[in-house]
Amino acid sequence: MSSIKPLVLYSHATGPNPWKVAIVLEELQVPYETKFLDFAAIKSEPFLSINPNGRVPALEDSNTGVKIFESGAIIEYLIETYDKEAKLHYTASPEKYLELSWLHFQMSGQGPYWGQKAWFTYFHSDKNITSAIERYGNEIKRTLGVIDSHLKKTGKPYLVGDKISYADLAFVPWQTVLGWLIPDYDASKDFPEWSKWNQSLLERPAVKKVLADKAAVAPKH
Ligand SMILES: N[C@@H](CCC(=O)N[C@@H](CS)C(=O)NCC(=O)O)C(=O)O
Repeated sequence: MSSIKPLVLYSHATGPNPWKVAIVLEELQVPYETKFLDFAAIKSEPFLSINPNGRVPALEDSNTGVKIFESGAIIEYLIETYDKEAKLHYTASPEKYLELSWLHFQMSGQGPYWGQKAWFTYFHSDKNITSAIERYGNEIKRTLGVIDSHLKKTGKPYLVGDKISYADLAFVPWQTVLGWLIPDYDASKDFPEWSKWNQSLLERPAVKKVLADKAAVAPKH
């Protein structure tokens, strides 16, 4: 991997999504540098020409000329380009498609709903919104339940097959802010299989390294 020129990961000090990409880069030992942008930079050129949606993460790879946005798409790109030894993915059906299912579930079922819980709990100007806070709190618990039931049913330590994949890792950064999203909630009581799985992911050296990097620049979310 040493002949690879460092990739550029565009990030922001707060928010979980860029750290998903950092975890995959660390796991695959792909060299990268992180550029932290403030909100003004994220919403203006030249960044908007990389991500027209004005959000992070985005990734620039001078080895291939690829500039790409949306964390799920970036992860798929990294796996296809840099996981030639299939460390973090399966190459054959059905597992390779099930990994995509879980990644899309993370992108559509975890990220946006957990993000809305943060929004209505901490940032929305109208504070008289208990029904919204309740709805998104329940959605967090529902998604935890989906994963917990799946792991219980399969009896396996990871979401797909017998080995860790990018699909497991994609869930980590949002899960690390669960205590901020629902204060004083012990999810391990309701969802023990989810909790065991989450703990095993947190113990991975690449994950520890990224969470330490995040703690060095970010507040608790
Ligand atoms: N679906 C996008 C979500 C990106 C996203 O919302 N990123 C946050 C940081 S975690 C952001 O850029 N927020 C700035 C804003 O909302 O304007 C992805 O996963 O890449």
